[in-house]
Amino acid sequence: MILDRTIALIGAPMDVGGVYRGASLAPDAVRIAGLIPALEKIGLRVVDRGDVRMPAFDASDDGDPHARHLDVIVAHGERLRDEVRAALADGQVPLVIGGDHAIACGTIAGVSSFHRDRGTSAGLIWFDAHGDMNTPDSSPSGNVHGMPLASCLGRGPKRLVELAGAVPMLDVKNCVLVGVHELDRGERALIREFGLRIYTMREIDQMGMQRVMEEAIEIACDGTDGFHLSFDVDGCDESIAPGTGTIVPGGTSWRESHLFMENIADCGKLLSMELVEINPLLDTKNKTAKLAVALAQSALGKLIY
Ligand code: HAR
Ligand code: MN
Ligand code: MN
Ligand code: MN
Repeated sequence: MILDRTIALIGAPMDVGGVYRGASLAPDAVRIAGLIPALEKIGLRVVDRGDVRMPAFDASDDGDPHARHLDVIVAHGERLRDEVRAALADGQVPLVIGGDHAIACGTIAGVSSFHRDRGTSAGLIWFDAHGDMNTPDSSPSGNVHGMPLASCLGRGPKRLVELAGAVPMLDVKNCVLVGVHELDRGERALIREFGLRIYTMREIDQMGMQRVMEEAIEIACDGTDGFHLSFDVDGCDESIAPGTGTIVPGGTSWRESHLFMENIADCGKLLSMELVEINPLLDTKNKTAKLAVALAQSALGKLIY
């Protein structure tokens, strides 16, 4: 399915949703790591649609301490939403390179509204060390990159929650969280309240990544057209992904991360994906951008033989 559709590379150079600046440099770092030739090498057509630029903003003014830089995050999200919709309308598979994880609200608003307009729906697989299920009230940091999943499910800052028009953007019964190894108190409560399915690192240890992914894909595909993949590199272990802002010990290994992606490719149900939280300023020799390139190849059907 993927192989006969063109991949649309879309850069989303936003970093004000996170703690550190620099994730905004990731789209170029991933291009420099060779994303386009790597995908062409496995037989894919790729079109680089360029970056969705940040609107002008005052970096010295955080705005609301419970949702820092919300205005510019919403403004950028609107632009990203429209670009993702345009790529889907052109019959392409969007591959969005963040940016901090707050960009997911824009990406998913595009995916959600595109499918809703056609009477279909999309599921979601969210890979992350974190839950990203905070709201401005529960967030310990006020950083919006800890809030995007809750926002896509209808809980969060009004303008972010409403980016796709209809609320919520996604039906929680088709959403699943994989790789989690750190949650805040309010996130646990919201996950329970929503009945959001979650596979923590403990389930990955106990069941193995293969079984976790069989179940996750089934959840995301049940009654949908397929799913969006939102992949936060901080879910990978620091040993393979050092260039990211909020490292938590105990993430997935190189092979677990690739087996996750290989299952995504094999099921043939990937509608769009994003790779987020790569921060070249915190990296060593562009290692994390190179990991992202290798993971994108696995997600999009690279075969060893
Ligand atoms: N849960 C914490 C908070 O809300 C840390 C979030 C870190 N977030 C990301 N996204 N890197 O997954 O502040
Ligand atoms: Mn406030
Ligand atoms: Mn995240
Ligand atoms: Mn994270």
